[in-house]
Order: sequence, then C-alpha cells, then structure tokens
Amino acid sequence: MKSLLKTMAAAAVVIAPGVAFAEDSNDPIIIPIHNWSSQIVMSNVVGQMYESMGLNVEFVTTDSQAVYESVRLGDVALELEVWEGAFGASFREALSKGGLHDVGDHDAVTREDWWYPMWTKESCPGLPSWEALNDCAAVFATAETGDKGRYLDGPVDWLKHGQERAAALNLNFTVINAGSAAALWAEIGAAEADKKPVLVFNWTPNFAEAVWPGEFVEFPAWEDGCDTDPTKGPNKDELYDCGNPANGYLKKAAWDGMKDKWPTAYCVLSNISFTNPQIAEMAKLVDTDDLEPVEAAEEWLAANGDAVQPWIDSCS
Ligand code: TMO
Repeated sequence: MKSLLKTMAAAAVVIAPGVAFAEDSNDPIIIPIHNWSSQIVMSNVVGQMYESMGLNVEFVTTDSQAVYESVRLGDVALELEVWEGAFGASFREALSKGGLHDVGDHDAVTREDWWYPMWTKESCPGLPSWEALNDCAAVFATAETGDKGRYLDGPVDWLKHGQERAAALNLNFTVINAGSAAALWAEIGAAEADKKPVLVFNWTPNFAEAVWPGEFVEFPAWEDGCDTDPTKGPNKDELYDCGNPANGYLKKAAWDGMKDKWPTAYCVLSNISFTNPQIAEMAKLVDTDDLEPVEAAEEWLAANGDAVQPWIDSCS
C-alpha cells in the first residue's frame, strides 16, 4: 500500500493527472518486457505515462525476437526498443508479413558488438581492429577455452551470431552465450581488479559506458544483407562476416490495430523519442543504483517530466 501511494503521488506530481480519454479503449495496453534494463525501465516509463492519462496498462515478459510476431498479431500493442543490430531481421520479417508497423525512430543512435574495457588494450595493442584478435587469442584464453580466446556473447535470444562471426572470419575464439545481461557485467567486474583482458558483448546507450571506459572491436563494416547474402562482407561464402551497424537505429513498433483501439496512446507513442543519455540513465537506475524497474521509472519521470509532458499534451 505504501508503495502504491508513493507511485500515485509521484505520478501526480510529475505528470499532470489525466482525464480518461473517451476515444481510447479501457482494455489494457499490453507492453512487452525483455531481458535488458533500459527496455524494462523504458516500458515502465511509458506505462506510467499512459496510466497518468487514465489508460490501463499490463506488462508481459516475452522473448525479444518472438515479440515481433506478438506485435503483428496484436497480442501485445507495441515494442519500445527495436535495436537494429539485434532485432532488425525479426522486425523486417514481421513487417513483410503485415500487422505491425514502424512508429519512427528514437533520437538515440545505437551500437551493439564485441567490446572490451580499455585496460584490455595493454595486452592487445592492435585493438580495436578485429584483425588483432587472433594475435591476442592467448591473452583471452581460459581453462575452459584451452588455447582459444574466450568471447562472452549476449544471451541466445539476442541472436548475435557470435559463433557464425568467429567462424566466418576465422577467429581462434570460443564463443559462449551469457545466461543474462548481469553475467556480462559480472565478467567485466571480475576482470577489473587485476585488469585482466576480457571480451564481452556490450551496447550503447547503456549504463556500462559511465562505469567502464571501453571500445567496440572494429569488424568489417556492416553492409545491408550481410545476414542474408554470403557475397556481402569479406568472406564471400559465409553470412555474418560483418560487424553490427555502427550507427544503428532504435525504433518503436506498433500493432496496426493500436491507432484505432487506443488513438491517444498511439499519438503519444508516435511522439516519443528518447536520447542516448536518457536511455543510459534508465539502465543506470537499475544496474548501478539497484532500483526496481517500477521505482526506476518513477525516479526517471520525476527527473524528466518536462521532456515527456509535451508528448502527452499535444495528443489531448
Ligand atoms: C538488444 N541489446 C540492447 C541488449 O543489445
């Protein structure tokens, strides 16, 4: 009860309390949640914005690739973080089947790829070029990987294709999928005291950039079709021989039926555009400050109400 009152008080202070929008359905707007912090907090931020407008919201935890099929079928209303690198392929496939559409890009520019904390360069000075990796494979070796280097990739559902990348570029590395985002941060944290070289999947915007200065490995530049056409990229026989897009988009997507069922909520969604620092802060509130996602969203809105209120006002 205490936290409910706190929630209501925070929402009332931060965002002007809304009148229910007669045109919008009372059915809950179902917002999908995945397994990295900014997406979870952003979903709660937008959910709290909708609640402040008198709309009903529900959250469901879903697989981050299968969600595009769920949006297309209207099982969930929208997706707030379509990262080009991780989800571009699933998004494009769902678009081609119909039922969901692109509701525009966030201001944020994104990158997701193999990454290392800066101290790693002392043992592998040829970085960030990917061509330095094989010369340094031994410095990334562990008991588990023998004489191969260890690369800790993201959880499997992010479909980062690290194994295929290593094979297509002939990298002497063993690719291991982390069980969760937290396992990536634990790997960096454990290496920090001894400045042990490590290579992990990471992305921006994220909280990590404020905690551990580091760099992405520069792989052969992304070419459209690198994931579908073997002739793209330096290895003419294999897919995934390119880095992820270095200036990737971050899109919003919606079920085609959303604009008729919840026109005001849809209007707000189309206005929403978060920046790199805003998204990094959403992640930080959970990953560094240890807040629960609901509280992180309240805190974020308390500090950023001025930015979001116009997106609501212009739709009412
Ligand atoms: C999709 N992600 C931001 C975790 O790379």
